[in-house]
Amino acid sequence: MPSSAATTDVDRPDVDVRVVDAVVIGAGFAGLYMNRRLRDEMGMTVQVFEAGDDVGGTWYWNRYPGARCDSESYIYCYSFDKDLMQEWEWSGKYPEQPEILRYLNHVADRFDLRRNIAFQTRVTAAHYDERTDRWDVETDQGDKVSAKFVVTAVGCLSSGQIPNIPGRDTFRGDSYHTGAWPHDGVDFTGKRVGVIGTGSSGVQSIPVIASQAGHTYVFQRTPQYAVPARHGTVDKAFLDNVKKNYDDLYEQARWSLGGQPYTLKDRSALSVSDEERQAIYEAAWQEGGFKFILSTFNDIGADRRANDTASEFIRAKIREMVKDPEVAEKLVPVDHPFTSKRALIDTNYFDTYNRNNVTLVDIRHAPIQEITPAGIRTEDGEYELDIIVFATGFDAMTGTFNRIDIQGRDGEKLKEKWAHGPQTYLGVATAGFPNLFMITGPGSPSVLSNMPVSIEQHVEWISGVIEHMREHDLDVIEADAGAERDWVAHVNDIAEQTMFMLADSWYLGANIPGKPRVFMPYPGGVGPYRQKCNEVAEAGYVGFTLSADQTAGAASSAS
Ligand code: N01
Repeated sequence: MPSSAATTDVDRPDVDVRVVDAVVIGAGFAGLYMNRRLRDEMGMTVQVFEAGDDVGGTWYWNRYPGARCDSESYIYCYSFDKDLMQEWEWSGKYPEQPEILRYLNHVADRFDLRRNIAFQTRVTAAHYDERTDRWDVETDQGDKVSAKFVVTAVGCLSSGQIPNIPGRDTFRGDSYHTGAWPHDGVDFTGKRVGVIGTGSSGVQSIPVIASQAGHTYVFQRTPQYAVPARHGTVDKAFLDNVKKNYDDLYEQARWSLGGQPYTLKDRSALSVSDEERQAIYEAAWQEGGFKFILSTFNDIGADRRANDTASEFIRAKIREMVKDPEVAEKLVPVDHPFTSKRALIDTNYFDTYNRNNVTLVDIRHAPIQEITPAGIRTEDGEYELDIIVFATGFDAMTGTFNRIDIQGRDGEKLKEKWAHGPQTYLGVATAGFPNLFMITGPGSPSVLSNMPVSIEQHVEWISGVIEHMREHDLDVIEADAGAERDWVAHVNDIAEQTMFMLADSWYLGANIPGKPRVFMPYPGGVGPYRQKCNEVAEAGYVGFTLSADQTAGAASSAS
């Protein structure tokens, strides 16, 4: 029964506890839409907590120079409101961080989503109380809330990782992590800048930093494959056409592999002649972006020999683009296949190494020994710096969960349950933690897909479960341990058939010392995943146990 009236917890008479139907953690793409669904369309009382001082999530924090999304603008947005889709005008082929943040602010304003969001408030604990079948949620601002449901909308890449390099705190200059960038920007003019990391954040920021700084030193541990973005303004006629066909495009994206409305070519890279293959790669290279992976051949990500053709094509391109052959060789990836790490989409990345104010420092062969007051010392010597940029990534997918004290039945801690790798059913729930839903949790396509498409699917599926529970007077839903075991095994089985297992990537937790090596997202594609989720729902939420409230009086005091 919806209620937002303040009440007092029976066991803690001194503490005011607010009672709501649902707590949503996070106000990025996922949290905003979940709020809209539960609050406005289902009439529930909802409290959203957000650590930032405004909406945006990933796009609130990641303000580093060059930050933009690799999915094209027209498909990196919500589809739940047709007027919103028609009225928003994207200015570029890919959406840049300031524009995405403006979009999310626009959405928050348009649907009046801020009024039940507590900003600058971090959820510190969520404990399931079996006596009441409710969650007790606490924040770093002293909030205490009792909620029937908790939905995590915490993002997959929201806990920044700065490596524990000896001497890190002794550096006299300024240092920044790309995922916690100052809102006023950083002035690189004339500065000696060291960038550690060449993943998506490094590859995007390095060309922009190099164009401003006095000298840029890139500390590279693993060379990367990257495909050109071909970023630019977006053609008005193209966008008009998109808007006319939005329903079809979104439907295509929903049933696709990666949440993009691209047609997957049903052909192997090994089924065509060398000339034809080169021509297909070249055309996709010229067009730019993810089409290089998603609409050239169907086996680049699964067959090593097919993959070799794509990997080799990109290696040749790097050698062509980088003028100094010695530098080029250091930039050519040879220790892992293309797509085994997150594929990168770049703008002028390799060209940047032709500038005379850029130095590539190969720390695979001469590792960083320490950070000194003056800069970074590698086995080859010391590099004096004014600024260090850590483009060193995130404790992905589980890091943010681990920072919240989440306890389910019998006080079981989620962190302990997941100590050997995350275990979920469908990436949306975990056994022993009733009425807790995760938007784009581990075990769902999430980071392997165009996020808004996957987020909408989860938000709508979760809303559907809750609606089902209301219609059937059910109060508690919990994933079955057996269904969860089968799902985790299924995720691993598919991952084993892909290139993903052949690199040390954050998908596998390999970037965090001590993190178990377990493949975390669901690699089977958003279409098959959607199909599975629909089937589970149509079969009455098979793999979940649903029950009416067993706690009678205790629960009614809080609902
Ligand atoms: O982080 P990363 P990211 N010493 O983990 C290096 C999404 N994203 O922030 O490869 C030296 O990918 C590390 O080296 P290595 C996207 O999903 C999307 O760039 O481990 N180096 C690597 O080079 C992406 O995948 C967008 O050997 C160290 C880098 O730091 C995810 O976020 C934009 C090191 C980390 O790369 C994360 O991307 C940005 C150490 N101790 C991000 N530790 C778009 O859509 C780490 N490294 C465009």
